[in-house]
Amino acid sequence: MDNGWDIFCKVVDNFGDAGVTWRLARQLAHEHGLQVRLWIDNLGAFTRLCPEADLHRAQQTLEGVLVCRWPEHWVDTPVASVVIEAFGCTLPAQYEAALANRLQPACWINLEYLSAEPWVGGCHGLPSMKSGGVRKFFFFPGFRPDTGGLLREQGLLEARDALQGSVKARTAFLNSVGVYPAGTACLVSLFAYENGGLGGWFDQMAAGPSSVHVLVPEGRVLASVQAWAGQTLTQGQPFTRGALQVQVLPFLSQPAYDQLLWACDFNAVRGEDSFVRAQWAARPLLWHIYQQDEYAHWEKLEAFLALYTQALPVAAAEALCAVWRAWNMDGDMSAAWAGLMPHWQVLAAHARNWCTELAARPDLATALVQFRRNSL
Ligand code: TRH
Repeated sequence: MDNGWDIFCKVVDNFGDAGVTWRLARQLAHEHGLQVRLWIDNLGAFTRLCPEADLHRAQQTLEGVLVCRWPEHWVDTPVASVVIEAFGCTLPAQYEAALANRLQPACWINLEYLSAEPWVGGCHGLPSMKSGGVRKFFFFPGFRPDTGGLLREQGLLEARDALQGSVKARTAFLNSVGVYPAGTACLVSLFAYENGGLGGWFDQMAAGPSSVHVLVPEGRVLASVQAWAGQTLTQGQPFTRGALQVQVLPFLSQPAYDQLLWACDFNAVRGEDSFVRAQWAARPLLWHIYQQDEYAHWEKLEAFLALYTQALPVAAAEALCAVWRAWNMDGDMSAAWAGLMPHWQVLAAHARNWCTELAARPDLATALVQFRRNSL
């Protein structure tokens, strides 16, 4: 794998680890012409995101990437010239030893979790010395100019504009996933963990005055949705209460999920990758942050809110923060959602400006390639 890149991914839980590394691998291969191997320990999570993948194959080439099962017992493999350890997943010991013995030093990068916290910029790109004199660099994605940026494929925003700018294209996409919304309904996508605040939010939307159609790809939040509905919901069959219609969708492929975000007026997202994708959708959003021990995630949440709301009028910023805090801290979603309504237009314009500002910076894959070049 001379000149190749190896990406290592351990699936901790859910889909974010696989989602981020698969997206990065594809982009490095497509847009930078690199030879990429993605080592992933849980092909189950991976095949949900990439349904064409074969769960039982140890190696397969998908979209120009060699996707390999990371075996429990490592088999000696030539070391690549760039090695990405995703989210501190710890490389196989033999591979790490081989890294240290490589004649031409490899570039070893730990790709960190996404955070808007200000300290991230100070740590981005710093090396740590490993055994054998090898250096491992810390690469931080982020929203600020002093970080590694965010994953964003070439042509992504143009594709989004094409869908958002054409009623025909938007309708065709929605129909393709079995959604036939009433012309005036506000479309909301919902991807979240189980959430006790959902009942209050849904009650508020059901009370009107305008119609809302919530689209829920299969997943953990369905338990909360069904508890609110008081019944099991069947995929594709809308459930109606008052002004609110709720519809369960299948779990979509990554590209189709992007289109869902673009087609909706408001997106509730979670974790890391869907959170970023909703920002590229340039629509107002609600983030269900991944919970950490001792509520460490609250600081991350506040750091993002501080940055995101900087350019908003105070009243709109407060209304948005109220909804995000209620959703993540078991607050009153009913009151918070009602408080958001007067600021809808301002938040919609802001989501677009925010996206434009982020898109003016280099994307994460390009930043990684540049980082590698600088290391030579
Ligand atoms: O699934 P997540 O909650 O993932 C993670 C993991 O829990 C991880 O361990 C943790 O570190 C991280 O959160 C913070 O949320 P995320 O990151 O949004 O990943 C979901 C992926 O699933 C993303 O790539 C989008 C994709 N997706 C689809 O492809 N189709 C769908 O229908 C939906 C709803 C999501």
